[in-house]
Amino acid sequence: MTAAETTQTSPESTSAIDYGAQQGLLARGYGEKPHATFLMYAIPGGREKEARAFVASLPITDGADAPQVARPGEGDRRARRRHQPVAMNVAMTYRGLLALGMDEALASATFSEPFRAGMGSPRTAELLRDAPSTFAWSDAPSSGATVVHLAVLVYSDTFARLEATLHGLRADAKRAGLDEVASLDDSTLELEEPFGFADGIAQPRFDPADPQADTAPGEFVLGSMNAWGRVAGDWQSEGARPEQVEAPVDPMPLLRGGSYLVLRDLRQDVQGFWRYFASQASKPEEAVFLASKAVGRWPSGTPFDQQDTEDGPANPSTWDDFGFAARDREGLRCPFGAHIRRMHPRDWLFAGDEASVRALNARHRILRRGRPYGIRPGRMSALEMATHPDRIPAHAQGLYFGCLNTDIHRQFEFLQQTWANNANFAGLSDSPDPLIGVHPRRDLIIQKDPVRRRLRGLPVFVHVRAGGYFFLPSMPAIRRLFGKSNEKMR
Ligand code: N7H
Repeated sequence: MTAAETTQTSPESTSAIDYGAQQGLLARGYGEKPHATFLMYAIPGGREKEARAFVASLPITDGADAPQVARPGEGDRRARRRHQPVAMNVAMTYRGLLALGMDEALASATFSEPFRAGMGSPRTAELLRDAPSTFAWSDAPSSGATVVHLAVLVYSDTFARLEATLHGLRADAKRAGLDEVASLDDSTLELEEPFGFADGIAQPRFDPADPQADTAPGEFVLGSMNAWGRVAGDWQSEGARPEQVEAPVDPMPLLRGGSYLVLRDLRQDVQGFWRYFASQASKPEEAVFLASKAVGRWPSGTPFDQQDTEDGPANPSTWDDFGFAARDREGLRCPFGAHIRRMHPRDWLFAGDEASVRALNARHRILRRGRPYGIRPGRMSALEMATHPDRIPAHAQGLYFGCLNTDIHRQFEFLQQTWANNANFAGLSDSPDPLIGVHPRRDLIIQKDPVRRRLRGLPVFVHVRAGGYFFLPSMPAIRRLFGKSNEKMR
């Protein structure tokens, strides 16, 4: 049978979101579970069968009863009702799928090019301006870093339950002969990230049942219709590559309901961040104001659209209800170069008419699933850090950045390459993204009437320490791939 004969994706199967058929991470970020650890494993040669049995034995959490979180707290309440104290999800790198015994011709025909190359490859390093030779772990042997095959993501409501789950998992992994390459421990999930800003507020809305949906499900769920009106991941719909035409079997049953997970360990120089903004200000309140201009929101999460001179009372239900076109065309509230305005320009007309701007945005969204790490109880507030940057503890803090998307190049890589690293974004000069932009000169231009202000020479505040591209298979794909653990994967 040729691939052309077997690839049939009916319109019915691509229109609705079947959360129960997906791993829970697609439906929610487990915000109700404050404790999490991501275990990274390598599969030594000859351990293919044991590794498959290990994956088959994992109690994977699906996304049933947890539709997309529309507002902070909303999905959490629903999830609490289900009383699931621990959640577990699993994802594999391309090399991981091969190490688990997947047929290389099928794997090559099934998965997208960026995923197959890997974040640690020269291709991706050049594109993102990364230095994978300094990574602690990655997904491509060329990086020189330890290659990760498997990520097991564990979330728990209590620390004790997390520890007990990890204990059992580690014993099973040891029996299977897997090497634990890294353990990404996030201390406690706070709404605030290490710089002291509320995070995890804005997310794309993609459920066709949501009247306010601003993009298509296929931007995050493979096998669904994407914002181009094509079936995400389907080579027939998206344009075939030669090796796919020769594909021995239909790749869609493996892809459908899955997603690509981008994971990056982003170390944050919190002291450096607040020292810099304090050095540009005459008083701590001004330092907080300038840092907020860099982020595009106040520390509480309040957007400049609602409060343009000082932080306001946090009102999460309205945090995401704003655009830039009607009230902030000139960037006088949220600067053009601010992190959030670049990462999601919303309705802002810098590149064409309104319809084309909305379409442009719909095609460049990511579903963020990261967790901050190194945040300790009793931490200093943003104002305290701006007042006493020298008292900020020097222990490691950062973000285990995670995002889901179906087209890594058009979504995650586009955001980092074309919007964050672009020093000429929206007509600016020498101004990459102030938080994550990589460029030899890092200025921040703050639009102001009558004269704009330019902060010069921002140090690098965020360092990429490790990372990889993973595939998050659907529940049926996990059963299909790992159900019969001593058969070759197909
Ligand atoms: Fe960003 N930060 O904590 O300061 N981010 N981010 N991010 N980010 C956002 O709206 C931060 C990073 C996006 O729809 C907020 O949830 C830090 C990468 C997107 O309005 C804050 C790091 C990428 C949005 C931060 C970091 C993105 C967003 C505001 C690195 C993608 C939503 C809170 C250590 C390549 C924008 C919120 C929207 C928001 C921070 C990384 C993307 C506070 C510190 C690598 C799409």
